[in-house]
Amino acid sequence: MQQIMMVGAGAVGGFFGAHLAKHHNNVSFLLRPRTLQAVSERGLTIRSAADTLTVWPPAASDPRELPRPHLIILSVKAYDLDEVMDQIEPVMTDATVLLTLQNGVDTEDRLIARFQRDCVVGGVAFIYSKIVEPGVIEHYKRGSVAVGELMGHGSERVLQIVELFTQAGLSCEVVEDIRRSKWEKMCWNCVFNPLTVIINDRVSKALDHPEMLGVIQQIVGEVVAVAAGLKVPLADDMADKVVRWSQEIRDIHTSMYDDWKAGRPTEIDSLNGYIVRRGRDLGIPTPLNEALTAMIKAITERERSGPGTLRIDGAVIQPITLDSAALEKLPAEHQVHDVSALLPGMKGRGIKVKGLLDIPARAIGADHVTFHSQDDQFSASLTLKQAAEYGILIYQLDGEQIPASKGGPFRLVTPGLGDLCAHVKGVTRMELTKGPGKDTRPSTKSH
Ligand SMILES: Nc1nc2c(c(=O)[nH]1)N[C@H]1C(S)=C(S)[C@@H](COP(=O)(O)O)O[C@H]1N2
Ligand SMILES: [Mo]
Repeated sequence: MQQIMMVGAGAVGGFFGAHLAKHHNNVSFLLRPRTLQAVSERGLTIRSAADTLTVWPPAASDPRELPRPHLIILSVKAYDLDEVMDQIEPVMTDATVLLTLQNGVDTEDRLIARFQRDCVVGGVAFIYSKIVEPGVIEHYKRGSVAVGELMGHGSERVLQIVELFTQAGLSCEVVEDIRRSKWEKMCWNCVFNPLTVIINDRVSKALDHPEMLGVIQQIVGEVVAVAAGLKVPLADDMADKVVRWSQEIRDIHTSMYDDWKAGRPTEIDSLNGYIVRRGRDLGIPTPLNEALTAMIKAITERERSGPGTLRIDGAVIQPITLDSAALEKLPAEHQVHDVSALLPGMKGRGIKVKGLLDIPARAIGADHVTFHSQDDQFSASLTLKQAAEYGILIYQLDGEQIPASKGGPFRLVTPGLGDLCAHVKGVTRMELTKGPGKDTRPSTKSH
């Protein structure tokens, strides 16, 4: 293996790649621009309890800028695989070997379907590590891999991979049935990845409750049934094994937990979601995995926020966020199709503030609402009565979201209130308060 290309320098690829690069001078990295910049400036660093390792490997965001690889090690998230396959295609030859260190059980088949060649060696990574910032990985536990040919036979290329890892001081074991190893890890992942998110805690919290052990049995039972349907027989006591493996890593979170906390997408569609889809194809019911998939999506789906959203918070039971599409769906009685009818010279489609104030449950005693501009430089606080009676929030101009230059994304107008200073431009937040809130209007009587 003269040239090795690591794809990704995350918790898994960063750790194994850095160790390989420390011992071999033929390891380069294919990275996203943000990570590339960090690694070019500060190197790739692995902090372990015992020591810190920093390497400065060749890296690029375009594989054509790197030495042509004989071995490509894939350690990106399952949902990035399509993009990565497009990227590496131009540097693949008839002899390039792909080693997968990813979670999930379908990566290998997707690669073979795409490249139409026996180019894949399967791998499983056993490690607990985390990205602290781009180019910096903290490594807490384990750090070994298992590899094997998908058809189970021995091969020269597998032995070369083992040698590569072993020389770098990494434990690497050849397994006879790598598909089975991947499915066994899949069982563990399908249990503890979603559970750590749902209980918002580490693995041991789930293990400490006897009721949970029954649930774990059922989750694993479904995974085992689907695996069997796909001709991968797993042990009868798979669930016990999953629980036993967890004992030595009781204190850890999981990659799904870390992805969630870091605001990244999770791999739910490649884990429990995959079990549900394949279960459906095979006619195998997977109710627990289906529930876990739905719950993880509901929990980790990011709240809509950022440009073009309106947040209603303060003295409410639960803050809410709306975008202009959501405003458009509010009842017709609150819609003002053309504000120029009420306010000559002003254009656009609006929503009556009364309709907005009806959405959140208000804290008892809330009596004012403050309209804040995006830049936080201007605000007007009205009584709920004033706001409900006069306020209109303009949210669309000629069918489009209103640009900031025209007072968007939302602009408050108050026809009839007799105060142009209350025409707050660039509104992104409505804050309910008990008593008046922040008000920067120059003077209510200046116009
Ligand atoms: N975000 C923001 N909104 C604002 C202001 C401001 O400075 N910033 N000025 C207010 C005042 S005092 C007036 S009179 C009107 C002016 O609106 P116009 O720019 O459409 O004439 O906007 C109001 N809304
Ligand atoms: Mo004003």
